[in-house]
Amino acid sequence: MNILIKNGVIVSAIDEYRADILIEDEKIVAIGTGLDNRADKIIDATGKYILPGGVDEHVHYGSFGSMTFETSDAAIVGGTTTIVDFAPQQKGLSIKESVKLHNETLAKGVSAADYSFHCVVTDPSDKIFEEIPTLAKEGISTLKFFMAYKGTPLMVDDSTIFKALQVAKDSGVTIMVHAENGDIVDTLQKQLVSEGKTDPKYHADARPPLVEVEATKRAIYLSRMADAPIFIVHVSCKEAMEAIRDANIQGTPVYGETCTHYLTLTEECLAKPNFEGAKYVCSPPLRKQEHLDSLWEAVNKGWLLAVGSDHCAVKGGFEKGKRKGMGDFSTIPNGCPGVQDRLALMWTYGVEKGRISRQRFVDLFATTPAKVVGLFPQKGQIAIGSDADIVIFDPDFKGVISVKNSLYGSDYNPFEGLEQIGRAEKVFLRGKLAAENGKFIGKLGEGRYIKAKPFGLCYENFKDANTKIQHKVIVE
Ligand code: DUC
Ligand code: ZN
Ligand code: ZN
Repeated sequence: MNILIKNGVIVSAIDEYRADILIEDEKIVAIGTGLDNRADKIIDATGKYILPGGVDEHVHYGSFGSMTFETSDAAIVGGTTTIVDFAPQQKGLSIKESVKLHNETLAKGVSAADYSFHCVVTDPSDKIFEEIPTLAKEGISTLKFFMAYKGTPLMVDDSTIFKALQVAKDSGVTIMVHAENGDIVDTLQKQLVSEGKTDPKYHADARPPLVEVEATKRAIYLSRMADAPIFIVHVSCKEAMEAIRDANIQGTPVYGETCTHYLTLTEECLAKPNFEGAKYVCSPPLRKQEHLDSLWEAVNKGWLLAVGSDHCAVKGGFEKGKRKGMGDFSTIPNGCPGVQDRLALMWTYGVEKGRISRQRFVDLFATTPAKVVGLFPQKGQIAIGSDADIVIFDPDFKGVISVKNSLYGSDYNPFEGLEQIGRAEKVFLRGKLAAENGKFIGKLGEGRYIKAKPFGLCYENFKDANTKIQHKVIVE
């Protein structure tokens, strides 16, 4: 069936214009006017913006103690049609085997949204470094390494990241890092707890900005030493952002994303009474207002490339999940849900507040994340030939974010009570209407595994080890 979305204003990462969109099966086949006679069904989008379906390149389903893909309908309802999940490497298994296992046991036949995977390397043997150059042809084009979480299999040493950078660059695999100094976090956590400082608010004291800044700068040096691109996930503070910006301007192919909670919530949330601060425990932690302001400037000016959700809805929510960490903040399960609210938060607190334009919004929400992870142009834009992942966005909707409307499978929403302007009124996943007015009307399992292509955006200006060229960063 051919569907025509008529009379809306299409917003892209660079412009906006009034035109109609013709969808045939799963693809966009025409954009223009005079297309009515090719349509079986016409949807009037007068007064609405037409946005590409969101690409959230930072979600956790079924790892970190999180809920699994059964709750991925939250993404669709919130206007995100593609999610990129962090599949953990299993001990003794290769990267490919781990991703396959994660897909077949958790995502396949369950995900409501289209999906792809990064692999989190946790068992880095020689075999893994031999495997990295072979990943791209299997559709695995991004790997994540943790510089934190000492005492768990997650944390790797510098040599591991350095070797991964060295072997990844020839095949275009993008290395991502969680940049926090795990040794210092561990030391600070132990010191604080031994002083009786066990409440959630001490989570921020154990992971101060400098812990992130040091690791970010170290990651930048590793990238320079290996002469390979690197992507820093969930940048939460001003100085880490500036380190990325400045290194990039000087020619190091370093890039980063931030996340919705770092743009909208402050560390004061961690001090909420009755242990409620635990609801906001994620790493890096929430920061002070000055950091939020600098991150908005960074996303506006292109110093950070994308805004992910770092969606990680801890199983059991607050009462049965987060409360397990009562008596010792360092044992509170990390992570907050957010995939459903990413669009609303970026629009309300970015576009509506004049911090970013509609074009920047589209770029940060869909287009650039798709490029970073190797899913563009199939995903992340409204263009002929791209998947018909489309949001009809009502800019006049007014509401309040609440757990009551959240599909997180959690008993709380960290953004509870925040004003919301605008809503994904209709969400199409590959041409099929999957959500309407905040309700999921698709089916779990309709999401498809999309293999990622190598040489994503971080490689765009990276030619070879000896060619250092200026990267595209807008500086005032
Ligand atoms: N931090 C992470 O590094 N991963 C998942 C959740 C979180 O808060
Ligand atoms: Zn992380
Ligand atoms: Zn994460």
